[in-house]
Amino acid sequence: MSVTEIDFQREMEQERIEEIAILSRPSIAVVGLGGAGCNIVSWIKQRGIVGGKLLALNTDANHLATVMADKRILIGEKICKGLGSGGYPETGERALRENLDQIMKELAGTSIVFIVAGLGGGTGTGASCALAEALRDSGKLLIGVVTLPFEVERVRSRTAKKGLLRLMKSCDTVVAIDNNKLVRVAGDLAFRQALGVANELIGVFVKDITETITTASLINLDYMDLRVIMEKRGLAAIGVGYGTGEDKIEKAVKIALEGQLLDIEDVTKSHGVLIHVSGGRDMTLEEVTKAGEMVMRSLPPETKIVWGARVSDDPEMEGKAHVMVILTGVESKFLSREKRRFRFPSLRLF
Ligand SMILES: Nc1nc2c(ncn2[C@@H]2O[C@H](COP(=O)(O)OP(=O)(O)OP(=O)(O)O)[C@@H](O)[C@H]2O)c(=O)[nH]1
Ligand SMILES: [Mg+2]
Repeated sequence: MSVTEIDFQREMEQERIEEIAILSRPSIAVVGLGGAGCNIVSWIKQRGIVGGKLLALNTDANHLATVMADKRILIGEKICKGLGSGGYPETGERALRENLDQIMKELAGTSIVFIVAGLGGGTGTGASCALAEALRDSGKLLIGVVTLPFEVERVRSRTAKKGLLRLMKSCDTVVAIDNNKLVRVAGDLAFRQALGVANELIGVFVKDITETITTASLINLDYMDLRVIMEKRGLAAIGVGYGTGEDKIEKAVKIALEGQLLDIEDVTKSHGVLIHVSGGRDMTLEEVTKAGEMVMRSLPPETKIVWGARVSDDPEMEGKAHVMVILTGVESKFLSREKRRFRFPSLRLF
């Protein structure tokens, strides 16, 4: 073989590798369902997301008209007439089925789907369960990200619990955020402001995980890492922490591990932990590694731990660290209470 032939072969091989790299890149979709889900998708759209497709699905045409997304779909037009589900999850479910073919087409070729909703209403609760069930055997990694209602919304709590139990059966992992805990962490906030905090928290979570997978990062998180932690894991809790100054990452990790946004039975019993760090341009790999060692010391050795770290270009982030800790395979008091209630239906506790 001549030198030029060898060069040519090498070039072909490079091209082939690049082609495979493009084809194997996980494609990610974020689907917001109902009012809360669509508001969260809108939040992400306004900030921008690299490598994720944003879908907004609602039965409420007026609300959907205000939402920003890559694709908006009014679901259940025949049964809801664009007026919402009236708070009935069964209607939300039927609405989704009405447009299922179109939604499946939008999601064709994706390997990770985030299903985002506020549980407790009709559309978000019913449609997210129906979507997860339709996608269950598709081989896609399904991650539910949901909020649980405020105590003041008492009636909705029962709907949310039923929805959460059902969603967990079809999703690989459901990350649940209890609005009540969130308010306690965020301090005294008015109702609307608290919703805004929840939208931002979930928005940041979805955006950070997506971008750490799809773009080059300080510590890359890949599709298989996410699968190991999330595949068939049931319930997950999330904690967030900010740190500044010296040992900022360690401080932030500690806060995130201690302040979970869901009442879980025992942090050390979680199956896996995903830790995501974002910091300013001054953040070093050494700092992140040091914090990693701290986490490993505080959890049992059999817990699987996966890391992702991203450097933000935002000058505001300089000298700061933002950490998210996701604990998968946890048990929550919210559900154990519910299970007990389900065993005694004759007591009519709700
Ligand atoms: N994070 C967040 N939560 C919200 C928001 N709006 C409502 N929620 C919460 O989500 C639950 C469900 O509300 P919606 O999403 O408005 O309900 P829906 O899914 O549209 O259901 P219907 O309107 O009954 O069809 C509420 O009980 C609140 O706890 C929001 O903008 N952000
Ligand atoms: Mg609604």
